[in-house]
Amino acid sequence: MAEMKGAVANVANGRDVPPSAASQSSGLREAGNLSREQLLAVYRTMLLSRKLDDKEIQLKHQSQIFFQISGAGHEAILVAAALTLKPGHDWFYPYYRDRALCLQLGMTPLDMLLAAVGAQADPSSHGRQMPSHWGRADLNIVSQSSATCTQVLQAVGAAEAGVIYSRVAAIPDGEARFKSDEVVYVSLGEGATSGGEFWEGINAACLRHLPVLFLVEDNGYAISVPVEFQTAGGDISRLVRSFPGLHVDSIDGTDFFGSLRAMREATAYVRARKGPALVHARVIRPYSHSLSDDEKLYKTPAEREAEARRDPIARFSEFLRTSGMATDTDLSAIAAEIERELNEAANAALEAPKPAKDTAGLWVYSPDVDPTSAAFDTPARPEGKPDTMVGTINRTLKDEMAHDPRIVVFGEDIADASRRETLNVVSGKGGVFKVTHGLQRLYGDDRVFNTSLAEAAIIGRGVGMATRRLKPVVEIQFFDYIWPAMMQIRDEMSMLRYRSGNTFSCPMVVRVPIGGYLRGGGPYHSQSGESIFAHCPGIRIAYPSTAVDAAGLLRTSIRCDDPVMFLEHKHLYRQTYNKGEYPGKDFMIPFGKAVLRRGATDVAPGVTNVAPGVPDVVPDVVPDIVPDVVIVTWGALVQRSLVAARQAEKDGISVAVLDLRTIVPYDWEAIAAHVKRSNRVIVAHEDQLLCGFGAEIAARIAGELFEYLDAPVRRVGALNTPVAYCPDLEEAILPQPSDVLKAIRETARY
Ligand SMILES: Cc1ncc(C[n+]2csc(CCOP(=O)(O)OP(=O)(O)O)c2C)c(N)n1
Repeated sequence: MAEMKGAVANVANGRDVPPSAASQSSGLREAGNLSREQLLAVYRTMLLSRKLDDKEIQLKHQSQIFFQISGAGHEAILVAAALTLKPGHDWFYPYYRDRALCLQLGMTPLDMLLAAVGAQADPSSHGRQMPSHWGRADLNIVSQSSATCTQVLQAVGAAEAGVIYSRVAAIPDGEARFKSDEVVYVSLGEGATSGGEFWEGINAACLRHLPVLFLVEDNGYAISVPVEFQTAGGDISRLVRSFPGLHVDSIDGTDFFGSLRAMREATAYVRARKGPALVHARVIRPYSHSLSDDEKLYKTPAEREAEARRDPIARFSEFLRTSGMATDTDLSAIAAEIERELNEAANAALEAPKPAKDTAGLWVYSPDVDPTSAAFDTPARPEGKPDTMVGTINRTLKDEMAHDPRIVVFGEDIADASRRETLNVVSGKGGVFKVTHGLQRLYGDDRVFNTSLAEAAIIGRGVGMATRRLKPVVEIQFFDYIWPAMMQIRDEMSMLRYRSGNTFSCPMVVRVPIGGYLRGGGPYHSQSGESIFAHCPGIRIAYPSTAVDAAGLLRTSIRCDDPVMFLEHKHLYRQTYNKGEYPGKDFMIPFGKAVLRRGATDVAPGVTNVAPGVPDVVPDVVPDIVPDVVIVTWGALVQRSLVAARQAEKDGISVAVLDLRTIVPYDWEAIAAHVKRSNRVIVAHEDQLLCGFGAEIAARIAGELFEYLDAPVRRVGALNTPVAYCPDLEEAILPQPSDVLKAIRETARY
């Protein structure tokens, strides 16, 4: 903490700094470290950044581009930051104001203008994202979203990836994937520091002593909200000073030399592996929040004039002039050269082809690895006694971790014991459902570890690690508590590949215990909601109902190249009816292949009936009988549908039960084949009826198979209520075999 105290002594509250070159007197001392050429290059980048904003604003006014947000007022601290960091060596999670940083790192004005016009050649996103959402793979600038705080946790995950690569010797070419002194830079506005993910990120970085450099660019406003209405006490650096090991500095970010000093110290601290650092830089925002905002509506003229006096470019050029480093002629020549460069870049960008309309659907999923393909259809080699779903998932995790040393497993309580030494005495926790039991003991603390109780951090850190090609297989302890992570799932994990035009991706597996029927689970341990995630393009969803399917689908989830939500039904974890022999360490089930649990076996060529070689469930095969009704179902409703079907059989109604096994993608071919055969269909699921995934299937059947239907498509699902604690209420709320039976009878008799 000695560094911290020293840094505090250097605090210059930017808002009180007099706007003269004399205020850069510390700079005169520092300037000795930079040659005249270097100082002029600094000036050039700062001015280039500002003029590029101006050029974009001009183009926006001409309706040639569609969005503009500026980095004006932030240039000094950002060029200083970039000078202390190494593109392609360090990693960067920059804020949308970071134009000057990205220019200094090596992005070009053309790169930026290609993004502004939405060109196919835009290296950040190939026309998928608004401009100023920086990304360039060769510089290690990771594609950013528009959510103001999510990048923090991903940066922490990226830093953890470097640490894991340095420690897990078994990873092939691991040493080529990190640098021993690398720094992960992440920046955000002072407004964004109000987000919980900022605090989760700082906590994780300090807890794990990670090489993260946080830069808070405080321009005093988050759109129209002044900092004193945003942050308790109006000073974020004051609030973070008690984090152990965190180097904190607070500076005037419009003073280039003060900024350079602070960034050099902070970067050196992180590079030396002393811990994370945070620099709080007070800057100005002279161009309103964006072109959609007019700050004159909420800033007084006096305040705007005071800000203008602190303009970093004016201050730096005054320094260059008064120190004799440059004449007015030198500066004018630089400005003229920049204008030429920008005009050329703008012309090139305006002429650049836009992405073809028929490419709109590309890169939602991996274009290279298809988990529905035959490559993921491998035979089972059953071994041992019938095991529960918990047992087969645990064995699959163990085998996959041996198969791929890049796999890291983390979440709440998933380790055997956080205090490693206690493992000599105790058998270990291994998850609240014991699904991960023994993994830490087998594979060590670097690959299997408990996290803080912070779901967004579990996913966000996973995204950062997966971006650097680790394979996180994380656990969210209960589906009911996944919601803090929703922004990371919906805006980040699902979209990283799409928004970066396939430049970055984050293939990872999110294991989530889901569902009810626990007799006492109550509203917060019984939730379903797979349809919510099915509504997020970019995520795949597996939902096994048997022990063997769980093993096969989990292996496919891990080996495919997309983010997968792997939904494990808590009630199905330890049933006897869905037990099966562990199908071996290479068994995989392709996504999007339903399986018939009951019904005639000769439905249609090419349509999966019973999974070959999988002896887990002896299906209720009824040869040569065309079923009266087919039930399309998944998860816990598979068994309930089977029970109902057997009962219906006694009434003379034959019923097929089709288990979808994956929700995204789902096996439309099998559904269609069975509907065409039975002409009567029920969609049954545990989730609430309203907007449950059954609504999607029912609508599609009605839309595409109407002429094959002899009865309306009927749905069975939970009441539109939370799941109550009292078992009688739970029974009334969640769909029971009797509800399915009623639907069978009504559908058969229609
Ligand atoms: C999570 C989230 N909430 C709201 C927004 C809309 N929004 C965009 S920028 C912004 C203000 C951000 O302020 P600050 O972090 O201080 O950065 P500044 O724009 O001032 O540089 C808001 C509210 C968003 N992008 N993301």
